[in-house]
Amino acid sequence: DTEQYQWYYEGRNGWWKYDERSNTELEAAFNNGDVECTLLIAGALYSIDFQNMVQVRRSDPTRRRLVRRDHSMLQAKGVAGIKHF
Ligand code: V3L
Repeated sequence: DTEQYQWYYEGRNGWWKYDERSNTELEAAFNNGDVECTLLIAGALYSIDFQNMVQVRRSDPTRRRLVRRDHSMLQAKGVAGIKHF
C-alpha cells in the first residue's frame, strides 16, 4: 500500500496538518498498533490518543483537540500553524 496518509489537528474553523516529522512519528506509532503517541511540539508535550482520536496537552489535559488521519489533499488551513494562502 503506497497511500500517503496525513494527520490533522483541529483548529477554530478547520483542520491543520501536522508538520512532516510529527506526521512520520504518528504514522509509525499508529501502524505499530500503539494506543497513543507522544510528541514534543513547541516545547510542550502532547499525547495523541488513537482510541479517542484526540490530542491532549500533558501539562493541561483540558487543552484537547480532535485529530484525524486522512488523505493529504484534504482541505486544510495550513501546516503546523503556517497558513496556506
Ligand atoms: N502542531 C503545531 N502547533 C500546535 C499543535 C500541533 N499539533 N497543537 C497545538 N499547537 P493547545 P486557529 C494552533 C499550538 O492545544 O486559528 C494552530 O497551529 C496551537 O496552534 O491549547 O484556532 C495555530 O497556530 C496553539 O497556538 O495546547 O485555527 C493556532 O492554534 C498552541 O499550540 C490558531 O489556529 C496551544 O495549543
